[in-house]
Amino acid sequence: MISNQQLITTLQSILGMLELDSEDSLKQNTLSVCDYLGSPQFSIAVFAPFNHGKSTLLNAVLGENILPMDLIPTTSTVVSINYSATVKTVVTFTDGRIIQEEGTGLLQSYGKLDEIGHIKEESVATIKIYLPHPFLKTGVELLDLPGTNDQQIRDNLVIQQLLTADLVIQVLDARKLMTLEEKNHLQDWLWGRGVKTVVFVLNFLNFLEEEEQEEVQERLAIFASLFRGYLPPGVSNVYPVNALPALRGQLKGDSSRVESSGLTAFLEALTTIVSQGKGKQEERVTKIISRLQEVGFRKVRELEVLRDKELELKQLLKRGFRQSVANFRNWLSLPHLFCNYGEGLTLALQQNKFQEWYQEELGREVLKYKQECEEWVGKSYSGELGVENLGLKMQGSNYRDIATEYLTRFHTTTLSALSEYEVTALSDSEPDSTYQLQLLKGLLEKVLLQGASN
Ligand SMILES: Nc1nc2c(ncn2[C@@H]2O[C@H](COP(=O)(O)OP(=O)(O)OP(=O)(O)O)[C@@H](O)[C@H]2O)c(=O)[nH]1
Ligand SMILES: [Mg+2]
Repeated sequence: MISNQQLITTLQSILGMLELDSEDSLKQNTLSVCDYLGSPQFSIAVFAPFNHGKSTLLNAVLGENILPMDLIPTTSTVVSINYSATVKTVVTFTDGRIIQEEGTGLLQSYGKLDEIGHIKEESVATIKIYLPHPFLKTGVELLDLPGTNDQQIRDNLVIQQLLTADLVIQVLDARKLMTLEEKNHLQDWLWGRGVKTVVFVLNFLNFLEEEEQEEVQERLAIFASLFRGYLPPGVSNVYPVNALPALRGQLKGDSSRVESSGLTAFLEALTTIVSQGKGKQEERVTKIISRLQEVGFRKVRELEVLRDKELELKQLLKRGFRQSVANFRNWLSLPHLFCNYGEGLTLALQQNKFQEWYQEELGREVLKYKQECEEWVGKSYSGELGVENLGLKMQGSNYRDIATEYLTRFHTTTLSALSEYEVTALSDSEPDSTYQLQLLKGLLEKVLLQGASN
């Protein structure tokens, strides 16, 4: 079985070869799964429509008023909370710029929506807060997500974060339990992507009559049983927590209030789940692998068609090239050279006009044949062809003999250069698509084995 790191590299290489658009959901989901595989931390993501008390719940967990909470859509982007001995906030922008500051002041400027629910700073990519909290010190990362029913772009951000999380906490409003939208999100965003371990937190339960409270919990328990995933037996995945009373109890250090809010039981469950360690939600990995294979093998078939076309074209070009070389050779035959150029060359030598003759007659014709060969294979003819005088003594009385000797040497030299050129021109590499094809097939087979072993 290959290591997580090898799997990440393979998945990233496949993505590279598929050349998907950066907005493509398969690409984004794969990158999120790679983040999940590569992260050493146990990430807990809190997920719900806006105003359900996600930020309030996380503040209660942390025992501090850190995350912005309000009655209007508040959390603008994903805020991750990690461990560090000192409190600081790091904001990363989409252009790679980073600002960091001690404390959590930056969160108010960059992590909040404005009064009418718009993002104040469009270019914020991530906000990370570091706190010296003991729960975080155990290797836990908390993710406060923006509300889901606000803007498409933020929904997409939330989906990606859910895929990177080891545990998803869905906050529900007891007064309007499981809206159609919430059910759809659970179905499409989580179940459909292989994320099947969800802990449900029932907020605002204290707004209901006691009888209603029981009924709501029973109804939720049936639904929640589908999302137990890797939870150990004995650990429930439904927790009634009144987030605001829990936070107030925490801030005042009032443990009985914290307990009656439901937070104590919820925190105990979280600690148990975290202590089990990472790596139990492999289904999202197998799901993404099978999606990649589907798209990958489609690409393989496209590449095969392309390669066949390229090979066919190459054959055609080779045939044309061979014909041109054959024509060149015929032209170079001694009888042909003597017959066509013997007289002219003798005359030119007599008149001491070899250079002019060469350029107008022999040289011009050689150039024509040479170019014809080059055009077929796209490779320049490096063989020595411009052999104007071949070291001949041009003086002397028997010009006919000199011409015969010149044409004979020209014949031999040019023929041997042509043969060399023919070998190099034809010994070319496979088409590019063959290489791509082999690489992609190899990568897909590698993850296929991984998928099978999961
Ligand atoms: N009464 C009462 N109010 C609560 C409770 N939990 C949260 N609230 C209030 O509900 C409002 C919304 O809470 P937030 O924590 O900001 O909700 P959120 O889900 O993070 O909202 P977005 O960030 O906008 O998605 C705030 O005014 C909270 O004070 C609760 O248990 N009881
Ligand atoms: Mg919030």
